[in-house]
Amino acid sequence: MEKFKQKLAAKIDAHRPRTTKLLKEFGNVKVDEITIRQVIGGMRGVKSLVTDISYLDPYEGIRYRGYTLPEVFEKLPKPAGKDYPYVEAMFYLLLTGDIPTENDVQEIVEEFKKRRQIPQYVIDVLRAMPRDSHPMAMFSTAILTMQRESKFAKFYASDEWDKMRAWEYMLEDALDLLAKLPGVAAYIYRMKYKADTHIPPRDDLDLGGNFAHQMGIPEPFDDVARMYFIIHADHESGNVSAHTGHLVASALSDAYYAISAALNGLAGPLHGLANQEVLKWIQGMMKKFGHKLPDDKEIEQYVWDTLNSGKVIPGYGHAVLRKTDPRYMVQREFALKHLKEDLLFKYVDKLYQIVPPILESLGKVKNPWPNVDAHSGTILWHYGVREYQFYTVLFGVGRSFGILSNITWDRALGYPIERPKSLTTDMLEEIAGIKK
Ligand code: CMX
Repeated sequence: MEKFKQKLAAKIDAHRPRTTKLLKEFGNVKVDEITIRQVIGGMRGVKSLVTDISYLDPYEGIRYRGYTLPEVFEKLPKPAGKDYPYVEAMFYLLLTGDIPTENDVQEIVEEFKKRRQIPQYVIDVLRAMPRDSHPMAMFSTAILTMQRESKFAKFYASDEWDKMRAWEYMLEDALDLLAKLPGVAAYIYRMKYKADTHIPPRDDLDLGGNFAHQMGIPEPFDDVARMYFIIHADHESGNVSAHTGHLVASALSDAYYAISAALNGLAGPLHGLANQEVLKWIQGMMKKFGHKLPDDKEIEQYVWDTLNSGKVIPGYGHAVLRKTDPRYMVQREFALKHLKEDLLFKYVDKLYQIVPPILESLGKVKNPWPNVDAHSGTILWHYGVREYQFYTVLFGVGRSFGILSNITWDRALGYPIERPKSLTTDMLEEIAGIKK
C-alpha cells in the first residue's frame, strides 16, 4: 500500500497550495447570489461546496475526475474475461485522479483482502436486531458498531494529532471500512433472506467478484456488482448521502460516524430508497395487468392514477440532472444485452417512452427523465435478488466509495466544520420588502 499512499501524498501536496491561494488571496470574490426560493427550497443549486472528485453537469451527467461513465468503463482495468472494471480501480481513480495500471489495482485488491475480516461483535449486534429490521437500518448499525476501530479517532485523541496528517488516518479508516462493507452487506442479505446460511470469502476474487460469490449468485452477477458499485459511487457532494457524510466528518467525526449517518440519509424514499419504490410500483402495475405487457393507453392511465393519488413517479426526476441519467443508460445497455426478453425490463422500457411526456405535461417537473433508480431494481430482480428492501444497501456500498474518497480529501485540504447561517421568516419578509 506504500506506493499508493506515496502517490496520494504527492497529489495532496501538489493540490494544497491551490486551496490556500484561493482562500488567502481571493477569499472575498463572489461566487453567486442566493434567492429566497433557494433559501426556502432546500438550497437547490446554491454553489457552496467544493470537490474535485466528481462533477454533475445537468445535461451531460456525472463525470468522475473528468471522465464520463462510458469513459470510466472503457479506461479502467478489468478482471480477465470481464466486461466491467475493478471497483478497486475506480477507488484509485476517485482518490488520485489517475487511471491506474493493472499493478496499481492489484495493490488495492490485495489491501482490501487483508482488511475484510468482519469483527464477531458486528455479527452479534446484527443478530440481536429484530429480523424484520430494514436492511438499511442493519447496515448503518453495523458500521456504527465498528466505530471503536477508528484509527482517525485514536489519532485525534492522541498527543500525536496533527491536522496536516489527519487524512492518512481517514484513509486508513476508509480502507478498513470499504474492505468490510460488501461482506457486511452479504451477511445481512443471507441472514435475512437466505435461511441464515453464509458463504466464506474467496481469495482469488476481486471485491465485486467476491461480493457476488458471498451473495451466492453466479456470473454475470459479479459484473452487475462491479457496474452497480461504480455507477453509484459519487454524484457530486450536494446530494443527501454525500453531503451528510461530508457534514458529519467536518466536525472531525470519524469515517464510521460519517458513513453510518450518510446511509441514514440514503435510506429516504426521495433518495436511495427510490429504487425499492420503483420496483414496488412497477410490480403493482404488473399484478394489475395479470403479468402481461399492457398497451400504452393502459400504462398511461396507471401513471396518471399514481400522480392523481398525490404520489411521485419513482425513478423519474432529479434535483440537478436535466436529461436521462447516464447511470440509467449504463444499466439499460446491460439489460439490452443480458435481459432483453425479461418482462420487467419490457415494462421499464415502455415507461421510458411513456412517463417523460406525462411529467412534462404537468408543467412543474424540472426533469421528466429517468434517474439511476428507474432501472437498478430490474437487473437485481432478474438475477434473483428479489428482496427489494435490500436494493438501497447495494447503493450504499457503492456510495461509500465516493464519500470516503471525499472525506479523505476534506481532511487533506483542511476544510473547516460546516456551518451555514439560517434566517427567520421575519428576516426573509424584510428582505422581500413585505415587512419594514
Ligand atoms: N413524479 C411526480 N412529480 C414530480 C416528480 C416525479 N417523478 N419529480 C418532481 N416532481 C414534482 C415535485 O414533487 C415538485 O412538485 P410540488 O411543487 O408540487 O412539490 C415539482 O415536480 C418540482 O420538483 P423538481 O424541482 O422537478 O424536483 P426536486 O428537485 O424538488 O426533487 C426528486 C427531485 C428526485 C426528489 C424528485 O424528482 C422526485 O421526487 N422523484 C421521484 C423519486 C426519485 O426517483 N428519487 C431518486 C432520485 C435519485 C437519487 O437521489 O437517488
